[in-house]
Amino acid sequence: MHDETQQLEAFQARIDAGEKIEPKDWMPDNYRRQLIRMISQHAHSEVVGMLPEGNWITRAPSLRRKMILLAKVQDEAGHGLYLYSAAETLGIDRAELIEQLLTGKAKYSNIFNYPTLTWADIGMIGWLVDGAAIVNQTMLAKCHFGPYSRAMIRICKEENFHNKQGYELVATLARGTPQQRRMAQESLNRWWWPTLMMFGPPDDQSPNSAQLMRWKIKLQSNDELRQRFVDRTVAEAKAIDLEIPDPDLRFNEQTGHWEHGPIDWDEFWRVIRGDGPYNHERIRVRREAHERGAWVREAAEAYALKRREKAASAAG
Ligand code: BYC
Repeated sequence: MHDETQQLEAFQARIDAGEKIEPKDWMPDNYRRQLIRMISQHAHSEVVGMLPEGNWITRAPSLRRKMILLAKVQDEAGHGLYLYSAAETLGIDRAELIEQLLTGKAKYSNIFNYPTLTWADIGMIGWLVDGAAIVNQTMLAKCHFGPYSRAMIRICKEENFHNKQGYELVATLARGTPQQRRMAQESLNRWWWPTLMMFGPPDDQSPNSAQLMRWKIKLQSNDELRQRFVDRTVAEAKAIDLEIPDPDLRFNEQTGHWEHGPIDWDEFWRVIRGDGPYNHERIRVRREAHERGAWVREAAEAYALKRREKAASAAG
């Protein structure tokens, strides 16, 4: 017992001194569990996040837009792979994580449980969803667990490109015909509030934040990051003459921040507990894709087995 207290103190002291924790270092069980939870939820979000956008690849309005969207969706698959690998360094198997997603046990970002109804939604995901992701992930790139922070550095570079292409798409619509402009505004109206929810519940209702902040996995709170996102996005909306759908939005001269109106947290909890507009559809499509990919996994395993056998016979 005494030893464990000392180990915990030494562990915290390393974090306080600014050291990164690496997978082979000693760590408390709860630290390992929390990181597996958070990194795997993040990995699932990247993979499920391919679905609302992938849905539009065949309907992109030009070859240029189609190439950009294809590249973006492929990037998201890559992000999922880096993150599953980072989670695996903590001693959990990827197959187990994927099982948790497919059986509905694991969470993934609330935002991907909404449908992409118009082409403007593709721009809105890049501008708002990737914009929110960058704000959150720039912080995570500085977190004190080595594999997560290194995965984030690479992911953030790609998210920046995603964010710029989304804003450019929305700006093009906003400056287009009246119909295109209406499409952009209508899309912003639907995506604004769920995007604010991406940062998680308010600080006083966030059960995991305090411990994650002590461990420097989170360096800023949910509300702080949400505020940072609102400040930067209000300015971007103004630049292209779109209106943020919040009658209470106002600039506070004293704090220098944009204050937003109340967020519907009942909707948030409903969606993350599995009852959002598209939860069932997302999991159905993911399961189908997983089943269709079974032959690829079998072929890769057979190939790996053959290589091991060959190496063993060469050695023996
Ligand atoms: N959605 O104590 P809290 C992308 C859950 S993908 C669903 O504040 P924490 C992209 C939370 O899990 C980017 N659930 O939690 C991809 C917890 O439940 P459990 C995705 C949420 O961990 C493709 C409960 O609510 N980014 O950009 O301290 C195409 C209480 O919350 C959400 C990440 O995953 C949510 N939004 O903070 C385009 C970032 N928020 O697990 C784009 C990594 C909260 O206790 N994750 N919950 O049952 C994080 O930074 C943190 O986990 C969160 C939540 C800020 C999300």
